[in-house]
Amino acid sequence: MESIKTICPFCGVGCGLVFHVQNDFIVRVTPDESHLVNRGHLCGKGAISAEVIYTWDRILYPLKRVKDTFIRTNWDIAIKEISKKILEIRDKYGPEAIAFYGGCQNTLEEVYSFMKLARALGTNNVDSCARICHEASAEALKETVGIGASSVAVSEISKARNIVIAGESITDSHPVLSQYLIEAKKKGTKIIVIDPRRTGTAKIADMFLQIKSGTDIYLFNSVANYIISKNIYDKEFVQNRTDYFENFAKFVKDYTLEEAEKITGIRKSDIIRFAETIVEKPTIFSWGLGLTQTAGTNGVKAYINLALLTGNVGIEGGGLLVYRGQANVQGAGDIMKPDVFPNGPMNEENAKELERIWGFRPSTNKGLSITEAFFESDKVKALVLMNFNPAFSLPNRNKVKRFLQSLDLLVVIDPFLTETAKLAHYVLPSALWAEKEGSVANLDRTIKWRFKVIDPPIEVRTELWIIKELAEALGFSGFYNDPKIVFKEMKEVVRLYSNITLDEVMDYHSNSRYPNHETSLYRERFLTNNGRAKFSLVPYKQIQGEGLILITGRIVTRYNTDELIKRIPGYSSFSSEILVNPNDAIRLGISDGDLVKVTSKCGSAIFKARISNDIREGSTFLYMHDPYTNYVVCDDLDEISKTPRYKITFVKIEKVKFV
Ligand SMILES: Nc1nc2c(c(=O)[nH]1)N[C@H]1C(S)=C(S)[C@@H](COP(=O)(O)OP(=O)(O)OC[C@H]3O[C@@H](n4cnc5c(=O)[nH]c(N)nc54)[C@H](O)[C@@H]3O)O[C@H]1N2
Ligand SMILES: Nc1nc2c(c(=O)[nH]1)N[C@H]1C(S)=C(S)[C@@H](COP(=O)(O)OP(=O)(O)OC[C@H]3O[C@@H](n4cnc5c(=O)[nH]c(N)nc54)[C@H](O)[C@@H]3O)O[C@H]1N2
Ligand code: SF4
Ligand SMILES: [Mo]
Repeated sequence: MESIKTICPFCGVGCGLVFHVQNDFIVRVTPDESHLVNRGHLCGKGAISAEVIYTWDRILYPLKRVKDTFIRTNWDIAIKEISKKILEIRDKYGPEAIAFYGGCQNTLEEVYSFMKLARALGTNNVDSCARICHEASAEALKETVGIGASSVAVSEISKARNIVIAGESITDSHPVLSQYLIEAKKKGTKIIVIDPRRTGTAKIADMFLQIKSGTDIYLFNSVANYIISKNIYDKEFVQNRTDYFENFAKFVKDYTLEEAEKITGIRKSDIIRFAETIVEKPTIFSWGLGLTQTAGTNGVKAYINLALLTGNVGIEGGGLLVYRGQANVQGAGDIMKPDVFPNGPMNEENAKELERIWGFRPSTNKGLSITEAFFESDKVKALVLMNFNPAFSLPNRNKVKRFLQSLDLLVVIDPFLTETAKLAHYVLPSALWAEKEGSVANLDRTIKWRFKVIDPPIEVRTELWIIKELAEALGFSGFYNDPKIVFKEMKEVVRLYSNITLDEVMDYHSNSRYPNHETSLYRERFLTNNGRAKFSLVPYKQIQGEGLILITGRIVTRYNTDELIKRIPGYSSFSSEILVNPNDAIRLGISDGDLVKVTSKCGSAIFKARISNDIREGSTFLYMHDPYTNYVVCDDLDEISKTPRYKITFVKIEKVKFV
């Protein structure tokens, strides 16, 4: 039996797996003991990852739509017809009518080549699903400290005196990181959770601040005000390493503890206890979608202010940790954006440098992000999606479906006939992660190589092959099948990755963190233009609406749009219950187990009610994996990052009456 190492295809923890293979068949999966992040641990999804490969309804050949059905086609015909249609659309509407989106489950090399092909066509409409989870974090981090990634590695958790976890359910979303929390807790690290929902992590926390949905900015600004007024902030750090402190101190003066108690629903004494704890060093400030999909970029900036004020960035065991979601969302977000080139700002100088390497000069017109294209513009007529299932994952599904159906060309590259693929003109079956190789970047900036374990089904192709064939049919050269060649070119283009070698990336023991191997970035300098970090002045704005606030989130056993897990024998589509606080339930006349109709301004659906104290009064909770959830969630976007507010939808809940 052969043992081959690979990286888990699901979440951004990026656990190392060992696949035990006999006669080209995966017999067993075990965790990699030597991998520096998971250290021999695995969650249930990693453990069943091989079964995904052997699910019964993989797409086994290219499909072409004819009226309301699909017919089998072959690669030659599909590639020829798609490229012809793309060129027709470009001639008719211009290159900006073409968009390439997706890629967070892909390798860096695939994302890089996909992005390069779009730019070769003359469009900057390129984006990844980083947009809909942590683009708000990336924007906030870039502006305040330098790069859009965690400053500390997960290995620093056990060195921290405190770890604050805001809007993140580690036990569900990044379960293997629980080992670091438990290890730290045993050493005396205090765990502080801020969430409207009593999550698994809240249950092991030393302090749980059960905040009212969407009020985090008020909390953070009032805590900053308290710390400054008590003179317990880190003056030396603030003076030597940050800008705009004076303005910030003046700005937060209006944020009082009394008002904070009313707005956030957290007792004043608890807010003071929180403030006095986080001034200790070292403290890690970590967060998830509870900030980005509510208060957005400003929410993250207000949180980063606290880390700067307390001097907790750039030290051992202290810093900023963002729990990125999909297996390579960190990498896709680094290199594929509509308003930034992979080598830096979208200007003539960088375009010229790209021309030297690529042989063509990319346009410098800002492109459309995913959410702009779907919700705010009617420009896009041809859409190529790679491992992205927006017909399920974007909010306001009715609107999303109408947009997808209105396109002149929709091409979906995916191993499965997803909700989105069902609407496509062409579906191109791609290899799953274990059937190809390439690198992925995880949530603590570790880049690791996924080794190929088995061959894909006969007519299934790797994304690099598909992109190269499409590129050549469109008349471009410089696209490669071999991920090692692409890795080399990518390193030359993407400055963030230039210090990392392929040898380190392939060795699971070795530290291959970009940009410079550091487990805690910014020890001496921030990576901003002047080397100093920036305080941000972000006002709290109450989000207006009537009814309960619907939050949506994850459960440990399911993964995003559930395309992979629902196909494994023994599993089926996920159906969730809506959590309702007992006080809200009494007011609404709802009992446990009742069927309820949940209505927002975008749509409605029926769920079973579960009455639970785990959810704060005034909020209600649904799992995102439920196929009906995003019919109710609306397409309100964060103004800066254009990330949807998936966790703030005002809803009316009524008991369904049977007549
Ligand atoms: N099992 C599993 N793991 C996954 C995924 C999966 O689908 N399944 N998906 C992956 C992906 S793509 C991502 S992005 C990550 C996401 O991982 P998480 O960030 O953990 O995502 P969620 O569960 O959506 O939301 C996190 C928390 O935000 C809280 N929250 C909601 N509103 C507020 C608020 O106003 N303030 C605060 N402070 N908190 C709030 C919710 O109650 C929830 O507990 O998980 C990744 N890992
Ligand atoms: N209501 C609500 N909606 C949400 C969210 C929320 O919190 N609430 N969260 C949003 C977030 S953070 C995200 S990232 C999006 C996710 O939204 P999507 O990115 O649309 O969802 P995925 O299910 O991750 O889709 C990945 C696709 O990649 C394909 N794929 C191909 N190869 C592989 C592989 O090797 N591994 C894996 N895993 N997939 C492969 C799968 O078949 C699938 O079709 O959903 C968003 N939608
Ligand atoms: S924690 Fe994430 S990366 Fe690790 S095994 Fe589970 S799903 Fe895979
Ligand atoms: Mo995500």
